[in-house]
Amino acid sequence: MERFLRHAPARLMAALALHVLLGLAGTGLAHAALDDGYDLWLRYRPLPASQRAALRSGVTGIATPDDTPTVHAASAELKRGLAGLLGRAENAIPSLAQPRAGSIVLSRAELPAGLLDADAVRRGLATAGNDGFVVRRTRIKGDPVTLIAANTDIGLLYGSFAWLRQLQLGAAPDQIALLDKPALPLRVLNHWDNLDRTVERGYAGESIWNWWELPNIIDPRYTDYARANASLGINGTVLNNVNAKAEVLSPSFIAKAAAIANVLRPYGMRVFLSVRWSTPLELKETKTADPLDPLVAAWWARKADEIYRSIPDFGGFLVKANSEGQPGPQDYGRNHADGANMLARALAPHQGVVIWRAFVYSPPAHPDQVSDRAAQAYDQFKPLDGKFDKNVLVQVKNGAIDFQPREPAHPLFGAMPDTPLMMEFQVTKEYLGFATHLVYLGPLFQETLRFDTRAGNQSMTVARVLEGAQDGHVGGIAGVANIGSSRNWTGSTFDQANWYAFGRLAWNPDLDSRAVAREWAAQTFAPDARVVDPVVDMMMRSREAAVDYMTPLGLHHIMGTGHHHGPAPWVDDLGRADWNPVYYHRAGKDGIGFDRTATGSNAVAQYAPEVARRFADPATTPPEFLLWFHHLPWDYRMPDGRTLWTDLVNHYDHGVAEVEAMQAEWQRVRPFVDARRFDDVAQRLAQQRREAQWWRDACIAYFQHRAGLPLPAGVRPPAQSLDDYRKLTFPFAPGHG
Ligand code: BDP
Repeated sequence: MERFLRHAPARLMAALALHVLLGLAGTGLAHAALDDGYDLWLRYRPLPASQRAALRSGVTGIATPDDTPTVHAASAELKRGLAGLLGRAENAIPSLAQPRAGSIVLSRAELPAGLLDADAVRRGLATAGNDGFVVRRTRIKGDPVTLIAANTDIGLLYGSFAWLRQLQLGAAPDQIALLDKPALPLRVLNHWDNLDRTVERGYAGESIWNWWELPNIIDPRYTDYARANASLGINGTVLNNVNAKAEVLSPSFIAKAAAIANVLRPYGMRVFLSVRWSTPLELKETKTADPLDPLVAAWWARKADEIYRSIPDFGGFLVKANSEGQPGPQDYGRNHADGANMLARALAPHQGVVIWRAFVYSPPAHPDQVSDRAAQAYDQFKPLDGKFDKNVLVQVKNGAIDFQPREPAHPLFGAMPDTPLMMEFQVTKEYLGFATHLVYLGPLFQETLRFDTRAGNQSMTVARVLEGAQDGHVGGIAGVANIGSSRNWTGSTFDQANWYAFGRLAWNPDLDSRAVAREWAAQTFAPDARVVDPVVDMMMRSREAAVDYMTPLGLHHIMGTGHHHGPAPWVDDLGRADWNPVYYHRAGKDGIGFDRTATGSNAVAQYAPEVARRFADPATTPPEFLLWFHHLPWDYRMPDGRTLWTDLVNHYDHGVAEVEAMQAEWQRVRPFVDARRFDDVAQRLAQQRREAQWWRDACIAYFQHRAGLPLPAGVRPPAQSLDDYRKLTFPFAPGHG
């Protein structure tokens, strides 16, 4: 400690001193101990004394059916969690051969003899499926026990985590009764991790996969990664970048992937790989990569056999093809279904799947032509609906452009009833301030999952589409991971919440993002309203704040070139028209916005008629999507009577004010959060405040220049000239290849 103090920066010292002064050590709020964030939401800090007492009598040991690796993981987690919550040593909680009074009983399939409410538990299990569970306080032969029951081992692990979550949230142990199961079978992280350990769009250090040292050196972090994911129900992980290298399918990398799979398997996580379309050609093992060439198909079938020999539960392939310069079946005059089906047939004998991405767009034929990047995925995939093999899923980004702070849901979600669809969210914040800005993505995920695509006269949310409500084609959900080698995994404390929220909503897309934020805050800081209330409030306003100071009213893709850091609405000279911000905002003397109605690209027609009608008229388009669908004059009247120009400027100002409000709220939690995390978050918020101001100033300066209008009355002029903002460069910005 002394050594640490000598080297601690002054700010941290001051914060520590404040904690000592306030004399809060030992009140159960865990502020004194500096927290490096490694434990994520699985901190298991001692409960307040009264709750500890209530729990203690219910924890005399853990009785498990048998010791499979997954059951072992469940009982180890229970021991770790309960020991932490009770402030005891882990070995103080014994394994038991038989249930006894006060034990936790894990029960798979066969229920223990003498179980009080066996019928009710059986009814629960009948609906719990493979991954679900029943948890309740009950009695066995008169003795009080906590029963965790499931149909499978993985259900027991999920049930154990769910019970521990409730305890961490401060629930009374004898009140906890759970019956739950996931809505979607595939809940998958996509790592954009390269084989040299750099991470595309990664802001949390290097890849956690130490490819060089694998397969013989196994970082214990892999196990903690699996625990964190299993605690949420995430059951798959794609290890490598969608911009894949051929070498990932070489024998030595298959061995490395197999070593990771061995660690993840007990936690119910299956390994997938991103594959490069031209792999056999590049490895010089075929003369073409044409999907209809039998020698190519045979190569992939052999490769699949080889993978399954090392990884018997291998999940399958994720493919980015004919997208942003990646090779694909179109190089040979074939379509996406030809390509996906060829791979699917190689995997089918092993029950593997192909996840084929719909993120495709080609450059416009002429730079000034109205081609619309937002319309292209639909144009290419809609005609292929129903043409994919059974073990193909088409993975669609949440919106039609690219993980912007706000996009309307992708029209493909309402257009592929005969194809199982995967949702692709980006958990890493490529376009939302990296790991610097506090932006809680729960509301973004929720907004997309609840978007009503309409099916005929019926409401059909994106979540129901993924669940197969329309035609029984059940899909899944993927999140581009924000995980790296940084000690706290995600580069910042609050980015842990985005991993958490992704996992919780993948399990249950109907969860409310505010409730999820409450869970996360209580587990990450303390189950105490004095922390949880302000933290949740900050989180819930954070995404709208970012939209306001970056891209209000439906603006999109006006970020800096390549790295996507900061504002650059002026960029107009990139190799492809649809990489330029000016292509997206189209601001000029006459107005601003992208006309996607019938007078423009007509991309709006890709939605179901009811949805399209609403978006086709500026008067019925929700203001948050206004400039996404319409090009409007600067003096267009907004619903409140203000002009579009005034409203736009007000949004930018409001975004900055919201970050200031978040900073003030964070100060309120200072007494209840350890100095280390407090200080780190405070610094990030201060930087977010600076960058929000920069966004606001640069965008207002630029749009004012385009519009040729004076600033609305009372508005503060930008701090610097437009030229100053245009001159800024950011060499070595992270995450950018
Ligand atoms: C864009 C990223 C790029 C990815 C691409 C993708 O800028 O790094 O490779 O998406 O999803 O958002 O394939």
